[in-house]
Amino acid sequence: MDKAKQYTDDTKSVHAGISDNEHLAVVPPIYQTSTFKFHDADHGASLFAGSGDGYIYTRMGNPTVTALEDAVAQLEEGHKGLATASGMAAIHTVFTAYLQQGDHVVCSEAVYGPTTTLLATVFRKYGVETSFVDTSNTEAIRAAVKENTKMIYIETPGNPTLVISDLQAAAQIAHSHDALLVVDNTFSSPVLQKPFHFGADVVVHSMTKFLNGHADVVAGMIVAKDEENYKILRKTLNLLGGVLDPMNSFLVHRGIKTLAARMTIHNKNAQKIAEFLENHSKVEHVVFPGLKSHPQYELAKKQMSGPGGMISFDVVGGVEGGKAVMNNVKLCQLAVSLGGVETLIQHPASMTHAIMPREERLKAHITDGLVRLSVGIEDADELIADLDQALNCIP
Ligand code: LCS
Repeated sequence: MDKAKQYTDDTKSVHAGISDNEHLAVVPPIYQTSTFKFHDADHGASLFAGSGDGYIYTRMGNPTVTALEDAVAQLEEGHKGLATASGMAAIHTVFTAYLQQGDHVVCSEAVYGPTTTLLATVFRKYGVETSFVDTSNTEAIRAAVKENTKMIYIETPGNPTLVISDLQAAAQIAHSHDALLVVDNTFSSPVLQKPFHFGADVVVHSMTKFLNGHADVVAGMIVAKDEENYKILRKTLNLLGGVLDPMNSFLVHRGIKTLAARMTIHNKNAQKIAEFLENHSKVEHVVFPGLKSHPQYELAKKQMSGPGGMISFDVVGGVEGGKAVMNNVKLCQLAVSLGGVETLIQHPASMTHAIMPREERLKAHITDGLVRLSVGIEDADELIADLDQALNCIP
């Protein structure tokens, strides 16, 4: 790939991060080694000084991992990436890198649960205060920002309610207060949304999801917008140690080759299924960024190049209605996680959020009959037939 040229995501998915290696292998080798030899003492010294070419120790960098980091950074159109052992390792590293006692964070109320818990328990213990607000309402972000706000943290579309926040507006607020905008881009993948285009400073991913796409690896990624932020993040990751290993880096990089192609099918299948669900008598409400009924439909069109593969919908019959669907799907797999080639379905009220008091759950817009669907790349009509028969099992 010609590094000076700006390719499309279709081409970047296949080629990004893959450079020539010793034996000109088309697929980059897996450097399954924990450490690297120095030519001599001066070479070792130059590597530690940061001036020489080469690698030292795999926690500090490894060519197979670098190849993946370059691929995601190029797709995000950011500066450089840092692969991590999970999405949570990426998020934790970013918080640790930038926050200290006395700081304040404004965070979307619709984010992956453990992100909320990390801020509300661990970082609170360290003296960092967080305001959880509806970031789809720009005025709510503006009202929550304080003198000591150091970070605005947004997940858009948000998990599991798929609310969409205006990244450009959030970046303006963050930068006018000398704060950073950090975006969790997991639900869109860099193919459907490029937060750096809207002013983000740092992007994080759970690569466990769309980037890898095959439900067989747990991994994360941090992408920095410039060298200054990259250096801060790299140093923190090196100290915390939550790096991704070469074998899993290789697998995620292999998955990324079909990312753009998969996203096209996720978009198309999810659109068709969302329209089917919207007209089903056992479905009360559908939330999908590709439907005109989505509260931020216009913003989604501006900020994302496709609606993605995630659908949330409410079935009739409350908790029992949701359970009936879970117990009767045959093709959709009953499991948490998302973004893989196989369609996954889950019912937060009886599964992921079952221990949450009902009132709190409802306050977070996770209603009794809410079903979350991660639409895969199977035949859309076969998925529709499966959902139809499962929905018709609701008494
Ligand atoms: N960010 C988002 C938006 C996520 O959905 C998840 C995981 C994470 C970060 C954390 O990534 P991990 O450490 O698991 O790689 N979301 C999950 C979910 O919705 N169900 O199971 C995991």
